[in-house]
Amino acid sequence: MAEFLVTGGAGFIGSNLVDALLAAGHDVRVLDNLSMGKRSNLPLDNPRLRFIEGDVADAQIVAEAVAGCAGVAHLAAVASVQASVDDPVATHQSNFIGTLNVCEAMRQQGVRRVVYASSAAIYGNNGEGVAIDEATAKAPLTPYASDKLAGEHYLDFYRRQHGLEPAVFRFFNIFGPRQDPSSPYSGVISIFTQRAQQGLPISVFGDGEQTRDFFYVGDLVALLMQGLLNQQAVLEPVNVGWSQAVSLNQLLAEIGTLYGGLPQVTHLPARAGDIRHSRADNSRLQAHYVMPEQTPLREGLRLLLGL
Ligand code: NAD
Ligand code: UD2
Repeated sequence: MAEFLVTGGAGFIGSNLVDALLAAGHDVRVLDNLSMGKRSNLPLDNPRLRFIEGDVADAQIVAEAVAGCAGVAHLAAVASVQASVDDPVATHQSNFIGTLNVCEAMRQQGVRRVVYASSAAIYGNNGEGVAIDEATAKAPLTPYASDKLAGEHYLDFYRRQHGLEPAVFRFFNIFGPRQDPSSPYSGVISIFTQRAQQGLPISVFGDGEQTRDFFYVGDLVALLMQGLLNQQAVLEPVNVGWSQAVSLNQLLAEIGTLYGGLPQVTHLPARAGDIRHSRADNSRLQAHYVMPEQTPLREGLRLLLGL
């Protein structure tokens, strides 16, 4: 068994990965500045877990956190696309400088394997019905997407120059337990389900016909574990989606079915830089990884809502 570092490990995806690593018998370090993450997401009483409160933009703390670990899952970032539009300078520190610090610390300390949370946002807008494969032109529309793509380029440089083994995953839209609904920037499923639960009005930005390829967090974690632990790293970036487009209106209908109705739904103007349609071609993922059995949207919503 080995010790792994999970940056952003107190957050939604990170804490689910931490649980899986601990359950598999590994030791885990978490580096998180708690900007979105929470201590309560972590089993802090587990002696095999070490929590380091700190910022990935701080090279010294990253170097200390990386020292002696067998591999890194680099998930720390400001996950909100809209937050990057509102504050590009601050989000760049987390989303790009943090990645560069991780690369540099790994180079200095001879740690090779890194799982990187990239994003479908790097592809920009593609037409309705298009399944986006990894060769699709990169067209980042926001600082968030530009930082994620730049991170991929740097990881590739460190691979060629210094032997890093980056397993790059381009997540489409991940949902499930511990996705924090408390900010207007949070993931749409976490916001809609919380508001439906509380009977509060729901705001849809645009006409609700925009589509996303939703992927349950437990299914994602099964892939991230392989990215960290597989003997051979898959050195090409892979999309993580089910190749299924669900519109926000369809999502609302699903939530309405589970609750036997919906609160008031209001339409507001679409967000600047918002992507209209996003659906993965996941052939490469299927070719290189053992696919988890899909948790369908309705089942994932049930798990999230405890129904
Ligand atoms: P999250 O906000 O729950 O997790 C991110 C974690 O990183 C949080 O715990 C936060 O406190 C921490 N963090 C942020 N800035 C930091 C910094 N400067 N230093 C240290 N810690 C910092 O979001 P998530 O959905 O779990 O996202 C995890 C990763 O996956 C992110 O890199 C995100 O960009 C990426 N991603 C998420 C999705 C999705 O649909 N959720 C899709 C594509 C990519
Ligand atoms: C998500 C991830 C992002 C990313 C991308 C990859 C989050 C917070 N963002 O961005 O990290 O890499 O997926 O595909 O996890 N919306 C509403 N009402 C609301 C909230 C959102 O209508 O209250 C709309 C929003 O305008 C967008 C859609 O829902 O059209 C999805 O928004 P999101 O913030 O959940 O996710 P996205 O795709 O911008």
